[in-house]
Amino acid sequence: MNALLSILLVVTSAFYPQSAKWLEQAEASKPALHHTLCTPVRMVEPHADNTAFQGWRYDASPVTVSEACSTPLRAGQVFTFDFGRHMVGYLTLNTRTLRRCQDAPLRLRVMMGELPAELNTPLEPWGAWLSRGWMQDEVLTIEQVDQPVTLSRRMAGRYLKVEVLGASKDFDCALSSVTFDAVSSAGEEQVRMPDNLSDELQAIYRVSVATLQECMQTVYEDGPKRDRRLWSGDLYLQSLVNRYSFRNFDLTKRCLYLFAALAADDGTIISNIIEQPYPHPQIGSYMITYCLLWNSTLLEYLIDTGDTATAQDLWQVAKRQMEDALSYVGEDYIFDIHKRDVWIFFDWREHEGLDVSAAMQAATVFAIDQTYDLARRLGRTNEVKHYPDIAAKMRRAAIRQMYDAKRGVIFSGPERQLSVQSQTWAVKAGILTGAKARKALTTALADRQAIQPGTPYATHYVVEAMVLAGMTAEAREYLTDYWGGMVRKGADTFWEAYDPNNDYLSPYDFFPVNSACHAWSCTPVYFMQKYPEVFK
Ligand code: RAM
Repeated sequence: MNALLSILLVVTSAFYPQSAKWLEQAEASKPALHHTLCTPVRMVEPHADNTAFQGWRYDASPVTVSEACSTPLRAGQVFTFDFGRHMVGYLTLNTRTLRRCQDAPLRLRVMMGELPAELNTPLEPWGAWLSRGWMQDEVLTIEQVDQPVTLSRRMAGRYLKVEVLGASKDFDCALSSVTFDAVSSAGEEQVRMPDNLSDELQAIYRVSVATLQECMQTVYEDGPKRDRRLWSGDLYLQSLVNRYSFRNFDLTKRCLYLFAALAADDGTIISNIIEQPYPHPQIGSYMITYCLLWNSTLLEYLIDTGDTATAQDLWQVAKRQMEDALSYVGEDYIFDIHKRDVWIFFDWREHEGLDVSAAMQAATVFAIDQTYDLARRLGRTNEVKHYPDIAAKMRRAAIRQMYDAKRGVIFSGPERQLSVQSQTWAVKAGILTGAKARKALTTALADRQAIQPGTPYATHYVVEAMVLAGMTAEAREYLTDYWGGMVRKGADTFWEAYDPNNDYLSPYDFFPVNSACHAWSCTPVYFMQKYPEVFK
């Protein structure tokens, strides 16, 4: 029924005549979920600690899980269960009568969380510009003890906090067990971890794999706590890591088809798709950087699978994304970011004034090369003959207008802003190569005034640019410091936002709503597998 609703949606609004068929293809590639039953490994107690990440840590409690699960419940008690790993799925609470019989409902507040501070920071007054509804706390009224209660809401996290809000004194009952049905479509890892990794890199590798595994559901989600949806930019990075881990290419195919089928009225990809109750796009979310990364995902999918039928089927979508991007390019071969109202996302540092014009110029050049490569593999270069010439002219225009030969860096926008992202994308696009690339990256990274990356997403591209520029020792050090910093601060899965110098950084103005298991942060596996000689 839901799939039908979705098909109806595309039939009535589709830009591409094959959209309804594409949606069926997406359904046909939907993976099954694997289930793992998890139980808590220990009880923990929170401690405010300004040396801990975001000011809170958990210590082992002297009470065992079985002692906690036989304690008569009384209002005011708080139990915190530690499951020892990050999980995505469904929580079941079991209660058991210990003495006499139930004479009043039991009232509990349960909360799942990924990080200690998320469970211990007061949430009111709510400070984020995202909904309070993302927090995973629920009030339960249990009318019948001795019956399992399974929460219908899917949750994500490692810790479960149960507060007793109301319990009768005239009978005793205990929270006899808590279990968690953890789900993921990832399955077994198909690729072995390289043998020669240092202990620190091994730890980073493990956390990366866990991050991707948790985000692999019936789509690649960005974060299983939040936003629980499919974003094109996250998909690109996830698909790269999937190659070197679970190799579930059907999931990538499903996601490519969903974006194509649910494109906007003008054929551009909508940046993100919400899967439930039926797949639908977040109407109006037009983000050109992610439109173009969809092309790269299709190219990488083709390289991984050799599935030319799918790539041929979807080629027109890739071409449409490219045409749309080229419509912003003026006679001077500069991408005009003000031409239309569009979201150009490279990093959440956009809230701190990151200027994206130079990075967008470069991202367009990179996309032209990638789309041309796709056309070449599909025998369709005759349709895009002009691409290499445009890319060459855009490269020259970037050097002419944005490159400061004296300082050896790319400046962005009218204020001539210096940022690491501008250099990164210029290197990725081949606008800066060799010694010039090294100089630009080194200068921006060392300059305190330059805008540094604020997310693992942006950092991924920095590490990639370093490798491309031949700064291999620096790339290894940067990756180890950045992702290793999260591991040292207790990450079981990698976080959405991370600044080594600011544990409270939040793109949403309130850190508890940040996602601590975030797709775009899982890429160390990609680097360690793709460049074994660099990361060992
Ligand atoms: C965030 C999402 C996602 C990202 C977009 C731009 O809210 O979590 O990961 O791709 O924004």
